[in-house]
Amino acid sequence: MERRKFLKNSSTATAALVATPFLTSCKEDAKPAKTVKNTKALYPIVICTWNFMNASAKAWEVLNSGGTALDAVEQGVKVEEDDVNNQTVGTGGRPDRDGNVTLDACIMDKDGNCGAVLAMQNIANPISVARKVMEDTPHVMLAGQGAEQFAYEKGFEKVNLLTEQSRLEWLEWKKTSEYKPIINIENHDTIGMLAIDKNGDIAGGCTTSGMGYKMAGRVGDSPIIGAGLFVDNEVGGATATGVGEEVVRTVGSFLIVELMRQGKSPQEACEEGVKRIMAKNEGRNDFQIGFIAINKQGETGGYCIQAGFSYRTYSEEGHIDNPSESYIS
Ligand code: SD4
Repeated sequence: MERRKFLKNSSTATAALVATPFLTSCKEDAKPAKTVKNTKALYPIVICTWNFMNASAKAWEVLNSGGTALDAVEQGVKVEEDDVNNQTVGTGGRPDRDGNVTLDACIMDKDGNCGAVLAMQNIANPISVARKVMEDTPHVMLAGQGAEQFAYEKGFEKVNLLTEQSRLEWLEWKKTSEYKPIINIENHDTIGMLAIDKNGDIAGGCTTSGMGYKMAGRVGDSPIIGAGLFVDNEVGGATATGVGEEVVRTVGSFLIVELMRQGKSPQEACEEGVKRIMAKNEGRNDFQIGFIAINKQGETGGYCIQAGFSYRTYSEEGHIDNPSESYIS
């Protein structure tokens, strides 16, 4: 009798065990993501959001000649800050709705030191000012005029960040003044970069002009440590691109690093990060976020909400554009 009861219960339990993963995946995510593409442990390595070949090549050049991860990410993302054709970063970035280009950036090193500038105008390389905030002040963040003033004190020059192309597009936008970011078309070139140097040390940087035609003073996730970027040298790093408000709400990059600390691969952690955001935005499919992550072994991953995001890796194996799986296809 006892044995029959045991067998009955155990077969029910087995059925439940078999059924559970299916039910769970149906409930949580109608289209379960494929996981863990890059499994090879490897460094030095650099990884960045989107397909930024020149930026990742610059960072790789620094790493390959024995430079630190911190120097690599600073030099790497500067390439995009200086690219006037990238309308989401640095010079050439889209202005806010009043026509002012305001830049956000942050940087974080292997020791957990970090620096950031928020809504800073007239300075071409916010990532380098962020590094100065980290290294030369007792603070982590400087905003607005304070950041700009600090930059001048450190020898940065005043420049006009509004290119003719961005100015003309802004004038066109003003005809309707409708704030409605278009997925993967506008606002999609923020660069977040993570690097591991030959010593195995990790650093990260993130830089943007933010969402085009934002309200004056608006700051997104990109300069917020924990949201747009987080590095823990014992575990790994993560960075984000997309609609910053949603990344801030879940402290996305910190979450992903903590998930890796708990044993998830970079790929699994990025997927979980996106799922957390989608769980808070039930029924919404009108915005994009992409996360990338790297762990201490140099394994990488990336995941996004909408198809169209990719991330670039550069290591001894060469440079690879990795199309990301997406939550929504
Ligand atoms: C922001 N996350 O300011 C940035 C925008 C972005 O590619 O990533 N654009 O919200």
